[in-house]
Amino acid sequence: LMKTVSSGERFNMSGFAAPKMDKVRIGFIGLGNRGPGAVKRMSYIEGVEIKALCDLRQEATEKTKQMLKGTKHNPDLYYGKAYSWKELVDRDDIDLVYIVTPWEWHTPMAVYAMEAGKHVAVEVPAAQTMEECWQLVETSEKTRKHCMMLENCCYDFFELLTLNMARQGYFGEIIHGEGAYIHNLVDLNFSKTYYESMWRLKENAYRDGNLYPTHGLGPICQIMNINRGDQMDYLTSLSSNDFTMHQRAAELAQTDSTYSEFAQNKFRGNMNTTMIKTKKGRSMMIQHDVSSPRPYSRIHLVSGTEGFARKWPGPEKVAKGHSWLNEKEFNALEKEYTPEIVKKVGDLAKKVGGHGGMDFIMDWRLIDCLRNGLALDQDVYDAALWSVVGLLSEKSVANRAMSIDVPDFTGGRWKTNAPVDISLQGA
Ligand code: A2G
Repeated sequence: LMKTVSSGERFNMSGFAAPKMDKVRIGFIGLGNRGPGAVKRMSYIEGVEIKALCDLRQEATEKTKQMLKGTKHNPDLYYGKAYSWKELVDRDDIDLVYIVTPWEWHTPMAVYAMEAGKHVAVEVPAAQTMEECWQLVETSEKTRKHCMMLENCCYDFFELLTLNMARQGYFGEIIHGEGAYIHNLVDLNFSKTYYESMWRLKENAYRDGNLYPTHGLGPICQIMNINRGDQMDYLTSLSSNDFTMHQRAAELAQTDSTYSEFAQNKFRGNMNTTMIKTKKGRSMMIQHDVSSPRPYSRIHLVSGTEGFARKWPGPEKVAKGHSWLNEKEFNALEKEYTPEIVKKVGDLAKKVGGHGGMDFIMDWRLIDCLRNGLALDQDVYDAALWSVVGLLSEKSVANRAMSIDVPDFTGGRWKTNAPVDISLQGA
C-alpha cells in the first residue's frame, strides 16, 4: 500500500484556506472522556453554535447538554444506535464535525463527514491502517474539506514558545528532535468503565509498537517543518518486553473472569522507542510507555546548531552551548518569543483549562481559522503522517527493528509547502 500518486493530479490541502464562515456550527460525536470538555470549551468561543451531540449512551448526551444550560446553545441529541452519528452528520446545518470516539472509529467517521460536505476535527490518532491514512488524504483533497487531527500538544505553552524560537532562528538549524507519550495508564486501561468496553486495553493487548505517537511527534514535526520543507524518510522501532500488563491481567483474572481473555495474552512491551531519519538528514526519537510506574513525560527536546531546549523533566529548560539559561535569562527569552496567540488567549485558556489551557488554545485557533478563512496549522497530511508512524512502528518491532520507509502523503509537495504560520495572529 505504498502508493505513489503524481502530485499533478492532486489538489493540495497544505496551506488551503476554505471560504470564511461567519459562524461555525458544530456537531460532536463521542461524549466519553474527551467529548464533554471539548463541548464546554467550544461554548466559550465567539462565533460557535453547538448544534448537535451524539453518543451511544442517551445519558451522556443529556448530561453534556445539561452543562450548556444558561448558554445560547441548545443542541439536538443523537444516541442509541451504532450509527446514530450518521444522522448527525447528514444534517445540512453543520459546518464542522468534531470526532471524539475510540480510535477505530476516527477514520470512518471523518471520511463520512467530509463526503457529506463537513470540515472535520478528529481526535488522535486519526487513522489505524495505511489504507485509512490514504482514505483521509484522498477524501480531504477530493472534497476540499479540512481534516484536522486534534493534536492538542502543538498548542501547549512551551511547545508554542519553542516553535516560535525555531522560526526566529534561535536554534540555528534543527538537527534532532525528541518527543514521547509516557503516561502510566495501567489502572485506567484495566478499569471496566473508563474506556467504553475496555477498548484501550484491547489496543495494548493485541498490538505492539508506538500506539500513540502523535502527542510527541506533532510539536517536533512542526518545529522541523515536516511536510513543509523536510519529510520523514524511514524509521526503525524497538520495544522492550512487557513486564507489567500481563502480570496485572493474570492477577485480576484469578477473581474476575472478565479478565481471563487478557491473562492469555501477550501485551505490548512497556517501552517502545522509534527513530526516524528525515530526507534532509535530520533525526527524531519518539518514545511510548503507558505501563511503567514513572512520571508523565512528552520529553519535547529540540537540538539545533545554535541552541537547545527540553521540556521534561521540568522545569522547562533552554541552553546555549554548555550552559543552561538562568531564570532571569529564561524569563527574558519567554517574553521575547511568546507568540501572539498566547498573548491573546493564553490567560483565558488557563482559566477555561483542558490540560492547563492548550486544549482551549487549539479549539480557539481552529475556530479563528475557519471564521477568517485561514489555512489550518494541522492539515490532513499531518494527520496521516503522524498517525502512520504508529502502524509502521508495529511492523518494525515485529521484524527485529527493521527499517521501514515512511510514505510521503504530500506526493512530493513537502518541498514547496509553506511552514505553519506561527505568527498565529489570527485576524
Ligand atoms: O491522558 C492524557 O490526558 C492524554 N493527553 C490523552 O491523550 C489520553 O491518553 C488521556 C488518558 O485517557 C495528553 O497527555 C496531552
